[in-house]
Amino acid sequence: MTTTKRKSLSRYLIEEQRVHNNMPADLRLLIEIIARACKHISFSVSKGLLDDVLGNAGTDNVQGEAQKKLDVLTNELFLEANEWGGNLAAMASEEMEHIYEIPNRFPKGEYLLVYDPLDGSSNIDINVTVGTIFSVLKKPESSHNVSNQDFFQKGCQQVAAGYAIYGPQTQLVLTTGRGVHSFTLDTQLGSWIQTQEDMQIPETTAEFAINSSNYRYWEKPMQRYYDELIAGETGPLQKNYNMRWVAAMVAEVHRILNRGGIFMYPTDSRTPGRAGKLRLMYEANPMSMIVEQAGGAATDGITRILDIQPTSLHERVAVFMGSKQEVERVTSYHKEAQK
Ligand code: AFP
Repeated sequence: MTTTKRKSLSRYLIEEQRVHNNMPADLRLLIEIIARACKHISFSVSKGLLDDVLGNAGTDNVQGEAQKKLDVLTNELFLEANEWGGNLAAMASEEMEHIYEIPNRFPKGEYLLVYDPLDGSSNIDINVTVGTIFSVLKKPESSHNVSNQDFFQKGCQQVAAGYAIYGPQTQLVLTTGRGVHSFTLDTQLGSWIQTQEDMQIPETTAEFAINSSNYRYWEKPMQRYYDELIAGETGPLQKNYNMRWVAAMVAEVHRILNRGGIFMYPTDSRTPGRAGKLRLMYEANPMSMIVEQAGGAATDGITRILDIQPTSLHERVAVFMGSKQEVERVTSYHKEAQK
């Protein structure tokens, strides 16, 4: 099908609002603005050395990780693009220690936006896939001034979640609770065009993604599952598995949405008291909503991620997500070990 016969993101959103009654107008406008910000990030990322945007910024984020120039730039791009729209009360990001309240010079709305502006940023200097992840929450009706507490909502309360992936093509993958849909950026038109509808993750898989260099730090149930995966047809799982690791969650989840698989970032003992590496509110929650909407599953080894009550903005969580059968298997190993 040619681009002219396909649906634009704007038309998809208007139909969701009018025909399916699945979103109010202010949420539709907010998603349009987020999509525009992702388009802008895509162009910045693609410039690379031409615009001198590669390398470290010389600063650390709140988690003590060295920020890339593009981490800082894309965070600012996202803030500027979203602050004036009138649909948000506040934003929170991987790159900011505190929440960002919409300044009084702009009208304020009812939504909260949580995002990771550049996931997988260590890939950027080597020209490998990166992405932007976002989650939209409704501000609790009872609150007047926004506080951290307003953001501490379980993932199952998200009203929309999505990511943009900056790879050979730029794509926006979105859910507003009625399936998962993908839009490809037509760089000639400057428009997002729907290219996949109702994406589905196969229930079974023979592909996994994990950073196995951390094996010695993992807990016993994780080591057991990994040993079984690599034993292949000679082990208890009785089939051979393939492994992939892009080191950008966006890319792993995108692969899983397209052909199945399981993505894991388990708890490890490198930093005692820290549950895994990934952040609950702007990585695990939006990706879990997408994965579940596509028929997959997502747990922290014990609990469904979307049921976890957040207690801080930048808290971390262990992540097992993707094809249902494998997520259920590794979760059952963790539950057995807990008993
Ligand atoms: P960065 O955005 O700091 O590069 O981190 C990306 C990430 O949080 C996630 O997207 C990857 O799955 C994971 O880290 C990769 O971690 P390793 O460094 O262990 O490969």
